[in-house]
Amino acid sequence: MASLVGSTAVLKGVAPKNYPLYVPDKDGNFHCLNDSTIVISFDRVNDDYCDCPDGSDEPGTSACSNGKFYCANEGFKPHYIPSSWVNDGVCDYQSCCDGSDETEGVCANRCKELQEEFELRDREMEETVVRGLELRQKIAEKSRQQRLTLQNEVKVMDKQIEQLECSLKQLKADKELAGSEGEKQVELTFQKYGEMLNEASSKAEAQFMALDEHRKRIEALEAILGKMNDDYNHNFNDPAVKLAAQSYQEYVASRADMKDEDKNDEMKAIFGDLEGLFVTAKAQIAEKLSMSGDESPKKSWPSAKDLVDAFLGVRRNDEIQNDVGRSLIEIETAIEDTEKRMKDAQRQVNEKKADLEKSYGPEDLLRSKTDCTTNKIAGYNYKGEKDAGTGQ
Ligand SMILES: [Ca+2]
Ligand SMILES: [Ca+2]
Repeated sequence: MASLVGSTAVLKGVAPKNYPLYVPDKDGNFHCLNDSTIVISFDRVNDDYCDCPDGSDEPGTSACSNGKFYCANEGFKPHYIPSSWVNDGVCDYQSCCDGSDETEGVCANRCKELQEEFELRDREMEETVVRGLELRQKIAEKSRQQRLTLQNEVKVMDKQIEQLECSLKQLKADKELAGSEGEKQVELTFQKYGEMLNEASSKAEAQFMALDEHRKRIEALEAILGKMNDDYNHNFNDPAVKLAAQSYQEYVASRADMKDEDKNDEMKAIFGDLEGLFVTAKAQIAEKLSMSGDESPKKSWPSAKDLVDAFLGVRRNDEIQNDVGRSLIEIETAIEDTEKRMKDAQRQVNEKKADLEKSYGPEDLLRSKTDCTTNKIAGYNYKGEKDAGTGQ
């Protein structure tokens, strides 16, 4: 039966690599593959009757329950199916797209369309992966830029802090030169003096204006009465007019003797306060003078004469300067301000440094996480910008 060798009927269900196993021996027989002592005539291969216990004589039929059927699936991928699926009337396309599991003509060959569909999915998957990688690269670049920006900000702020430290050092040196706490008290006293003087001055001005108003009214009345006194007709002998004229003449005679006793009590009180403060200031200046006597080489504080001049209004307080050009109070305010700015800057720079130290995953990807949407690509979640969408 050598003529059967190589025929499609004999080799149905056999993988090409196993073709050499399906060659008859010199006597035209077939040896079961798992037990070569079992010998059958070669024409009993694929005769739809199970002869070998391992099912090897029926690779292309469903005769043996334990056999395997090879689907060549040309143009796609070869596949084995259980022998029981052969000639069962069902086209088992999921494994056997060439339809060879059924009698020829029953199942159409669908391997080509399957292959095309497979290639299409493959291409889509590849495009998705490429898009994902591009997006990842964009995010990584954005993260890199953010990191660079942050590093630059830290550099700039470190420099600012350095400058603030320098300023603070200078201010503290200035403070040393600007004078002692006692001197500051003198300065504060004179400041208070300035304020009180302003208050007294404005109140006095108001009082003087009121007095002036009264004076004008009295002058007007005096003029009316004077005219009446000069012009009235003595012949009419009107007792009321006579009495008025007489009273006016007495008023004029005693007017020069009138004393300015009605000084405003409030004014008196204000100037009394001023006097008290002045005494205190004088004592403080005296104390200062004795102090500067001890430290004469320092000579950093304005002289007592300057301060008195300022008090009297000969010189303005802000014209008086010490060696550093600023008062102790101004310097202390500047120190306070500089220390606050330094503290703020230090806090900010620490936050930025901590952020730089923080782990944002491989390639720092999660750093640029602001304003992001989540895109699911090939089973992975990518965070990306809204405008870098993937069309999903
Ligand atoms: Ca057989
Ligand atoms: Ca089938």
